[in-house]
Amino acid sequence: MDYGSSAGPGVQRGGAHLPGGVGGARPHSKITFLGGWVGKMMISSSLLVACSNGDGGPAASTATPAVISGNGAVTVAASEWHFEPSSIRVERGRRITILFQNDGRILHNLKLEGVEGDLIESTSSGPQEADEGELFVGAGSGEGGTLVFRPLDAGTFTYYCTLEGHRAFGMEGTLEVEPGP
Ligand SMILES: [Cu+2]
Repeated sequence: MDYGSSAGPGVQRGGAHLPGGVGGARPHSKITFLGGWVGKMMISSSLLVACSNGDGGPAASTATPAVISGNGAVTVAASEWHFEPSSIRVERGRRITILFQNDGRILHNLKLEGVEGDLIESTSSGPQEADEGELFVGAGSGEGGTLVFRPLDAGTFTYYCTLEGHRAFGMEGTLEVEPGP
């Protein structure tokens, strides 16, 4: 759809916030298998040339990942019932900041599952707090929070909202941790 901006939607350099809304139709949430080779192809072949959906890749969903090269930040907006973006790609060993913004009408949170990494900061608003060492951030409606961490293992991981039923409704996304340079 409107994937025409110069850097491509969701591409993130440095510390700036992502503009909300990558636009276009929402694909279904399962994007796990849209893994490494697609990403590498996109990056190496042609600098994310607007990443059309008709590139002959796997037929299924094509959530364009927000890419953080090096240390950097990405804004993740939560609402009923999804995350935007629902796919984030980072590099192992970098300092990653998730600026969590609850654009929904009710409480939401984001928990990273299975990621080996250092928790550097978790600042939530509202009643939810991270447990010890947990990569978690939560916020009440209209509020935000910050999660800063350093992933130490490459792989594909999931983030989701832990509130009952929210994940099943679609509040789920994929964090790809690439080995890095
Ligand atoms: Cu939620």
